[in-house]
Amino acid sequence: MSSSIPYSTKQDNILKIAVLGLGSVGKTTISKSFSGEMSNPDDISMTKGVDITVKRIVHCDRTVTLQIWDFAGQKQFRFMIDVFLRGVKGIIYVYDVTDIETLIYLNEFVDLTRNYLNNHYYQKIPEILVGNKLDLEKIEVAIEDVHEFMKTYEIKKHFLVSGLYSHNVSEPFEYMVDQIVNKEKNLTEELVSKYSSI
Ligand SMILES: Nc1nc2c(ncn2[C@@H]2O[C@H](COP(=O)(O)OP(=O)(O)OP(=O)(O)O)[C@@H](O)[C@H]2O)c(=O)[nH]1
Ligand SMILES: [Mg+2]
Repeated sequence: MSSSIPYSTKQDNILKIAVLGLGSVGKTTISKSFSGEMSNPDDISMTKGVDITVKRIVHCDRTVTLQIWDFAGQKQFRFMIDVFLRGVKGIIYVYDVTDIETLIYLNEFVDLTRNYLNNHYYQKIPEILVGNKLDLEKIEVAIEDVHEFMKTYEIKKHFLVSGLYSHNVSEPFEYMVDQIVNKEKNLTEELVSKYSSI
């Protein structure tokens, strides 16, 4: 019975996170690797629309349910992005470290996302950048290219991972949860202080 669950373990927070990037950069592999749903990487096929993965984590003594919306990278699904972004709390942009074009053209997703957020009066939400396929030898994206992209789009945080080998995959999600929870906490404190002074 829910009333017998101690407060600290109550599921009181569902966070929707979007994972965006061009086709085949490894969004589904990273998401499923993090959630523990990837028993065989060969079972992962091209996403048609959206793949939703759920993962519960404990953050500061509270259970947080992450809803990871992993959106198809292929162009033919781009028209669905507005529906897909509704209610999103954080964005993870993914590129492939062996393919510079996946970073160059990632701007399409950043622009679409920011248009949506602006048009729907969202407050600024956390956005991070993830370079995937770190296990491969033919790395084509230089760190200078990454820094340039981050500067242009004012993205503050970057992670390098290998979804296939589950290397570093938890870090971007945990960082994202931390950012969202802190942002919401600050907003609450701001509102409390504003209204208590009236
Ligand atoms: N070597 C290596 N291959 C990876 C890695 N992550 C994904 N792949 C491979 O890249 C291919 C595409 O991976 P997906 O996870 O389907 O890519 P996606 O970004 O979800 O692609 P769409 O659904 O088409 O948007 C698959 O063959 C994966 O096995 C990685 O970290 N290292
Ligand atoms: Mg996919």
